[in-house]
Amino acid sequence: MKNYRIAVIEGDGIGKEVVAEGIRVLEAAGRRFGLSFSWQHFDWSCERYAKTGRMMPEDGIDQLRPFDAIYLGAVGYPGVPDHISLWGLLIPIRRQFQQYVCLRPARLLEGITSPLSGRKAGDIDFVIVRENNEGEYSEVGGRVNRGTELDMAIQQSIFTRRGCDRIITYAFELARTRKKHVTSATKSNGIVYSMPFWDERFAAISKKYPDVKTDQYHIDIMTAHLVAHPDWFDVVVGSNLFGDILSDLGAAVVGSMGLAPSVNLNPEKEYPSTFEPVHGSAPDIAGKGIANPVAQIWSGAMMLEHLGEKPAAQAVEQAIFNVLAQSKVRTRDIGGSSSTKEVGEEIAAQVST
Ligand code: GGG
Repeated sequence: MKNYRIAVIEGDGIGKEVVAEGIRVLEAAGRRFGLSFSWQHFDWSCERYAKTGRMMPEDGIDQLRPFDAIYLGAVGYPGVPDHISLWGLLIPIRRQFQQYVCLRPARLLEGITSPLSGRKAGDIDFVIVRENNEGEYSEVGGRVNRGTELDMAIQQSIFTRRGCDRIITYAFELARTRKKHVTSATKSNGIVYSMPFWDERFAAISKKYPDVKTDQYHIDIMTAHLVAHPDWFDVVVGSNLFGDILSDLGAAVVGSMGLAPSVNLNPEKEYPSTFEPVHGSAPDIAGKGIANPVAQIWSGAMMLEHLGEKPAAQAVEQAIFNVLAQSKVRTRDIGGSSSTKEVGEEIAAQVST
């Protein structure tokens, strides 16, 4: 029996509730497909920060290094500034492990109503490919004259040729496995150095893929097109910030933040990749047992696929699709009244059959 060592970071808020259901479903897939998992839980979170002053220990990255994958819930909670919680845990993991691709599929499923009128299952099916290691998320900058009339903040964006080329190349390779269409998110009219550079690299890489259709939109009109014409999109590649914003929009147009999975991928598999839902810790509903666990469970399916367990991954995905299509067991964000646990149990039962 194949055994996988998985580092589990439930994190904050609803992270704890949805990760439990993800593990339940992955255990069910393991029983059916002859896999076992050694789950090692890490209490790295805002709660830990409040007690120790650190989101994770100083050697946290080294502790994670030997694992086959990282299964993460959500990060952030009121009381700890968001930049502390993100830069104290998730961003160091993404960077130290060269998880430079953040893949975020947005797919309208059977049994789910999109807030966009007239859209049915299959009408919306695109993937956001977000650059995950540089761009607007940078530590370069500073703050001067703090607390005075002359208070000032400077934040530099970092766009390297290596960083742009590898994410854009990944998007083109992915498009070749899909509808062969890549759209670039830019803003080269207003951002005069980094975005024209991004466009230049997009044009250069696209020359190597003459079979793939390309287009590009400034981020402002792109948000409008994703709402008015989501069917125009297949693979969307964007910088760290643009990709982050577009992926929440993607989740919204396919019905709920609770339906959007994601992976922070180290494609070369030199380091573990991190599998997490797009959504955050949702403090407003945390502890109530009503969070939608589908995004977390689906991220688990993506983890199985990454580990090379394709039949198990497909079984988990299919179980999610069946449960949502049957419309009986679902959480309230998508029109039901079931609990987080009831949805997890139903998907696990479908995986087992
Ligand atoms: N499920 C991961 C999570 O909690 N994300 C919260 C968040 O704000 N992430 C910011 C980012 O992905 O850049």
